[in-house]
Amino acid sequence: MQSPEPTVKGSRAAFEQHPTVVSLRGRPSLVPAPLTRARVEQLARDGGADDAGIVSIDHPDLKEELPYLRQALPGVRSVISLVLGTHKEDIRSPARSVANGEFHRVGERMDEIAARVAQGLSQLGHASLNPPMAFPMEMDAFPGRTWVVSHKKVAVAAQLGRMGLHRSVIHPRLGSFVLLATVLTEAEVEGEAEPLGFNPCVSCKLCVAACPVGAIEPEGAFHFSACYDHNYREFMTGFGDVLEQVAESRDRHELRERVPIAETASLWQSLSYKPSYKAAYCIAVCPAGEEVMRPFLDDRAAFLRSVVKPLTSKEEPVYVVAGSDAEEHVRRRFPHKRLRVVQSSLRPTSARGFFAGLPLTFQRGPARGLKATFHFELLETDVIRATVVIHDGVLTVHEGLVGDADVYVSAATDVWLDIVTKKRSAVWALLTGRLKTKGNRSLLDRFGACFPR
Ligand code: B12
Ligand code: SF4
Repeated sequence: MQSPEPTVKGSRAAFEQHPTVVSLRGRPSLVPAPLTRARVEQLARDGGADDAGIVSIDHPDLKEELPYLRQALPGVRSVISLVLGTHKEDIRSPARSVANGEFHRVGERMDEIAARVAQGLSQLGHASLNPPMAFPMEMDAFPGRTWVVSHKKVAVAAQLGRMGLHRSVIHPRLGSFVLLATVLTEAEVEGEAEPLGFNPCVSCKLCVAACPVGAIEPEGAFHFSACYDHNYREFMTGFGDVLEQVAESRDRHELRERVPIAETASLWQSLSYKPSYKAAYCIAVCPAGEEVMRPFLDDRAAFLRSVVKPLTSKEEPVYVVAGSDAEEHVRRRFPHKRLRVVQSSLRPTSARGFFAGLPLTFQRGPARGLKATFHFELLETDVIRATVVIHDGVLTVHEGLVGDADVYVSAATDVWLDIVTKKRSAVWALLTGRLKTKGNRSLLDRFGACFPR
């Protein structure tokens, strides 16, 4: 016979008599000892970090990070930034296996250090956690934000460095040869870090000159898709594109034409060992940082010869999307490199994702001379309205319908995304009434050319 269900009162009594509860009730609750800034920094250094800083989540530079930090650790009060140096001769080697080995070794050490710091703080009674140092891993959110915390933003707020022209953080002593990690903690630390006071970037623009795909512009713009399409060719969604080449090829001969055997082998190395970045030349050539700059300062020409030239003159495949600024850049600046035309693997999956992703894939070249305003009404469960203005190489995206449109577009989101990703043709959608446009329809072709796929 089954025993009757325990009453709530009965279950509470049983809970209070549980050996773990009895044992803990007999001891005082753990009151975490207050932490000084110096104590946290020491904990990080003892863990193996080259530098560390702690900053309150209320720091104005972390405003955008706040919801993500709270989502990861609801009681978070502070974030600890950790810095670990990389070995610069390795990173500068034209043999990318040497550079990538160092990125991965230091990356793994960085994760271990961050884990040690988080565990040490938790043992002191301050709940803490360490998100991964490296790849954007929260792929459910792709193509949106796929990282838990932006290590760069935390490092800058903690005064450990400043964002260089190449969009990586430069440490005043170790320069660009650093990887970063962040520990989220419930510990509260009083006071603010001493301001760094200067930007370690010396505006030499060597990163601009070295980047094979022209991802960095001299005045500071960073072309995300150019970097991503080349540098991340063999992993994340670049890998997805290779799979699609397999699916689309008629036979093995066509597949070999699309993906040469050396590239298949390289992809295998990325999958079986660790991802092979294709460049990171912007980091390799950067002379900034007190412990890095001496050779550049003493003999600039020799530095260019020994550090920059071996990378820029290397004959290697460079991956670009047809019609992109990167394609034009490789043809003009690096004709000796092997141009490999690939498809963009950055594909929107929602109307909001489509609009948010436009700045990441926008190409200034095809947009030159175009001055047009596009109004969109894309139907999901409700209608998402947005205005896209392209004004002679400059892109602006507004929520809602703003100003007078040269072209008005209305469609169900899935139909529009199918057109954008070339699954269906715009002509079919127009003829079947699934796509409605008003105004100068020819401007839609110009629009498409600004976001090549
Ligand atoms: C996304 C990302 C990338 C992207 C975008 C780079 C970028 N400039 O942000 C890509 C894939 C291109 C990339 C490449 C590289 N990265 Co990376 N990357 C990250 C990541 C996950 C988040 C970056 C971030 O904070 N972005 C937000 C803001 C602060 O960046 P932003 O420059 O203002 O904005 C750009 C991005 O947000 C991007 N973006 C916007 N929306 C979306 C959506 C998606 C899905 C993606 C992928 C990107 C993206 O576009 C913006 C404009 O370019 C961090 C790890 C982490 N969790 O923090 C490492 C990190 C920034 N990367 C790092 C490194 C070392 C590299 C590479 C050198 C890798 C390599 N070996 O080749 C290259 C360098 C390229 C470069 N010049 O930046 C280091 C930088 C260390 C440092 N000194 O600052 C970090 C901090 C990793 C680490 N733990 O050390 N990376
Ligand atoms: S290479 Fe020169 S311009 Fe580029 S980030 Fe380093 S110091 Fe700044």
